[in-house]
Amino acid sequence: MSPPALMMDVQSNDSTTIPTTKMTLPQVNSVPVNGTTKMETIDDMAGKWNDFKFAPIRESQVSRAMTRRYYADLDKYAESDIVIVGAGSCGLSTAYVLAKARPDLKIAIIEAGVAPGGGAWLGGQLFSAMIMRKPADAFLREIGVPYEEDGSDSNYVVVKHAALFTSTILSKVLQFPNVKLFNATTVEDLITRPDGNGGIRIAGVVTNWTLVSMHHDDQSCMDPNTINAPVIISTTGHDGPFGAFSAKRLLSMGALASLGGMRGLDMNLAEDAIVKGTREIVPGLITGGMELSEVDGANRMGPTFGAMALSGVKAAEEALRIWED
Ligand code: 48N
Repeated sequence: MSPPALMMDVQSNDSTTIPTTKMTLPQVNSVPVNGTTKMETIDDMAGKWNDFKFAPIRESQVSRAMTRRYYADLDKYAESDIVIVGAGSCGLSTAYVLAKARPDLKIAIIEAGVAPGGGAWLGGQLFSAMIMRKPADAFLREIGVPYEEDGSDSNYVVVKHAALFTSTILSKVLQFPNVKLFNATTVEDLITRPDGNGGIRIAGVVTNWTLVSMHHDDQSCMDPNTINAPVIISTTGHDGPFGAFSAKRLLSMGALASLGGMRGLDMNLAEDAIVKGTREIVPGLITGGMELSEVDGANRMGPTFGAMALSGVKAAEEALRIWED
């Protein structure tokens, strides 16, 4: 439900008057209104810039439009059906498949970076083209990303710029009404429950704004927030400042006996192992993408992304299996 339209007498609102909370705003037209005619298309504006004028605004309208929605989302997703940790190529592929298959499920994506996408904005060594080995081209056709083939019998396809894949999957995911991306937000811990057999089940995530998470050593008392959810999918990438978060946390809380540690680069071994190995590693938590290499001791694959997309497909399937059990 969108917030109530606010009505304000723009003329009376100079900087000296303190607006009352009961202030009303005129129904601002849906398109910028200039001195004489509405400008409903950018063609309408061509050549008329002297007469151009944005619809009037009060700064508090902008603030309220942002903050109301953010806090409404925090309230709505405090109880989520599925939480995906990490909006890299695997996490975004997971979110796409899940949101499309189950529009009834509330899906929260928690991404530590301001910019989602993880390592998928470039193909490798800062080169722009992204390689996906067949049959991952099926995922590109599913989301409508054009690609080239180096010869009709090639065993891979090339997306001309990795950002074309990542921006497309990000755009698709963000357009689903049942998905909320909380970027610049870090999962700092996992919510646990006894599983009744002396072990634990994961039941949600513990979050903080990333800039807060980065300053726990020099600021005190910055407790986190929480999101409850019966299914968590962790795709936080291979080891690094933020990488493999859930795998390392499960090890430190004794829920995993050990980590295999990512092995050397072998494209053939790595991509099959990551896709086929994507699974629920402890009750309630599925791991996919390169985080899984740290759990299983799988090889890394280097600059090829088909396993990320298809690990996401498998992670979504695993999540729906748990959800529907
Ligand atoms: O892109 P990544 O790092 O991870 P994946 O698994 O989606 O894709 C991996 C892929 O980019 C490769 O590494 C390629 C194929 N190279 C392989 C190789 O051999 O080198 O995305 C993980 C995302 C990032 O955006 C992080 O910011 C985010 O997860 N993240 C977190 N978000 C929230 N809370 C956290 N604790 C957290 N940790 C990481």
